[in-house]
Amino acid sequence: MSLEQGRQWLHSARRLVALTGAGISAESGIPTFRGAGGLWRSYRAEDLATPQAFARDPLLVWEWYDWRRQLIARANPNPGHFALAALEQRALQFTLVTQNVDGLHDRAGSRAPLKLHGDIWRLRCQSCFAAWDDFQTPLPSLPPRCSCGGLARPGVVWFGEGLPAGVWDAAVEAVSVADLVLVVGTSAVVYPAAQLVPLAARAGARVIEINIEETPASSQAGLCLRGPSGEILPNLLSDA
Ligand code: BV8
Ligand code: ZN
Repeated sequence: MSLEQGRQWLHSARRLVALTGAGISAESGIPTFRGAGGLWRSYRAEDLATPQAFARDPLLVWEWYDWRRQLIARANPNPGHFALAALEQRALQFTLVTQNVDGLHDRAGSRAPLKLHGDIWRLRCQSCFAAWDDFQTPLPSLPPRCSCGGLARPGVVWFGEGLPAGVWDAAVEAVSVADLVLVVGTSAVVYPAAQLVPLAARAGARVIEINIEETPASSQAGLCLRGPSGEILPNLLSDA
């Protein structure tokens, strides 16, 4: 079982889904959530990415997001992101589902990624619920405010918050009819996103995991390609 097997499965797939996590952005220089190098100062993502943390200290949470936005703005999509955008062009039916909020799939040319956990470039007002894109880095003032004067929050899904209903339903629908699902760079510990893998396997999809290490999703994968996604994905797509 190898890259060649993966190429054959990819070649015969008609309905394709790629599920990505922070690992696909690691080679772009964006720290993952649970890997070494952690995330920021002495905080864990689970401590800051919550409505409670934001209610307690919106300025601290916004300093973390502004720091990440500045880091992402200096980063570029890597060959893994570009490979998935190329696959989208070639495959009969292709759905990209991402847990990432960095927007690197969009910048690589993916047309309509399903963003399960939202988008770090979108802001939403806590008072009037207006939502808008703001790509300024750094943000001119923290915490940012809406034109109505209300406090703005990052347009991401925090722990304890529901996923955007339409996005989640579309992701479930896609994996339910897929014949091949690529699971790329995710530790498969965050739910309900991680549930998409057993869902796909039970619905009869083949699953290929691309990761530098074993994860709880590995047992659901018919093929595990161990290594950096920035190398494996382009190789998987090359017909050579
Ligand atoms: C919800 C946005 C209910 C914000 C994020 C106890 C048990 C089980 C579940 C729970 C529990 N307690 C609470 C829960 C639920 C909780 C959860 O799953 N917690 C986990 C931590 C146990 N989930 C939630 O709260 C979700 N909401 O359940 O709500 C509900 C329902 C209805 C109505 C109301 C409420 C919301 C979860 C979303 C949280 N938001 N992000 C932000 O980004 O700031 S999650 C965050 O983790 C990111 O989105 C990230 O993408 C996601 C998952 O992490 P990964 O992407 O997998 O990244 P990670 O660092 O973990 O792993 C990187 C992987 O890449 C590794 O495997 C590594 O080996 C690999 N890698 C590294 N380099 C490379 C590589 N692979 C390939 N190539 C490389 N070069
Ligand atoms: Zn407002």
